[in-house]
Amino acid sequence: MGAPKSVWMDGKNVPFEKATIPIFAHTLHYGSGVFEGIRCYKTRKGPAVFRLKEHILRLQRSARCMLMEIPYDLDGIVRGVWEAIADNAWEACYVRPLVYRGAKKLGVDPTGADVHLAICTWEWGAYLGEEGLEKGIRIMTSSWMKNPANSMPTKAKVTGAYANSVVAKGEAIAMGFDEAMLLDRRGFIAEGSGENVFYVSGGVLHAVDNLSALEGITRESVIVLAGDLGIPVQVGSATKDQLYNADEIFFTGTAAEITPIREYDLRKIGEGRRGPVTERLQKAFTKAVRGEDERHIDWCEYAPAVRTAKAKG
Ligand code: PPE
Repeated sequence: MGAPKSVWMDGKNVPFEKATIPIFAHTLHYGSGVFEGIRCYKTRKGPAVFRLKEHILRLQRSARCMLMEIPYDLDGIVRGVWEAIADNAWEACYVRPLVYRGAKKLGVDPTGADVHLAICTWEWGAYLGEEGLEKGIRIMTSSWMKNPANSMPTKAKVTGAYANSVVAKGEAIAMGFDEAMLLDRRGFIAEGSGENVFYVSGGVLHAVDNLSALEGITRESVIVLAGDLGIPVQVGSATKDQLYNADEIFFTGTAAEITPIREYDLRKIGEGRRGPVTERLQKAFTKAVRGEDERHIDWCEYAPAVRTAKAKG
């Protein structure tokens, strides 16, 4: 992880070493915060943040679920993201806005707690390894069930809910795999510890749908890109054995981008390497995030100065 020079905290950039929170912070004790994960890509026209507004809108929905009032509006958060990127002079980075409750009070009751916004940025390479992006990864079904929708908000990125991901991922790594797959309470495929799931069968791309899974922004983008490529897409629930017998499986996520899965529960998937549909989608995704696909230029948000210059030109 490439650490930043500074972190944006409540309106200003603070040197990394000083960007700390009090030990009494409510969110540290109870997981009562919400966050986003966003990527900023290097493009010919400078850094571009991928689908920034959609991510901030999801952050606002997450906060609403957790009864939190973010102290900045959409424009204020967007500005904060650009201030954080500019202060660190990133060409490309990962962006993590975090809304957290501070130290004004402890005890689970969140009423009246102070709410803060921090925007962390850092250099984050391939989430599941460079080799994983090309050759595919090995995953296992977790012994842990995905948080059910009546126990945790599942469409919100709540810090505490990620204990579910942490325990599943830790187990998978300890057992020698690259990532965990979590099932829902009925045994259907939910999602990876930090990714949505797709599989290809008989030329059809299946976007796994599950009420306990996050509505991934990468997932939605991949469905659109498949449409561009003329790949038929079906959205629906899936079982483990449908995945075992699929021609291809891959994960999607902001951090993971499009990561092929070459082995699932010790079963070789397809040819045991990245499949052709996965590769086509990876290429299309790479073009889109770099602002090289005219059809999806609106997915790339450029720094405000560049936007102004463009409007005048
Ligand atoms: N499901 C989960 C549970 C999840 O955490 C993510 C993103 C997704 C699906 C994909 O959503 P989207 O990024 O909108 O396509 N996980 C973030 C955090 C990863 C981390 O280790 O931290 C991410 O990819 O940024």
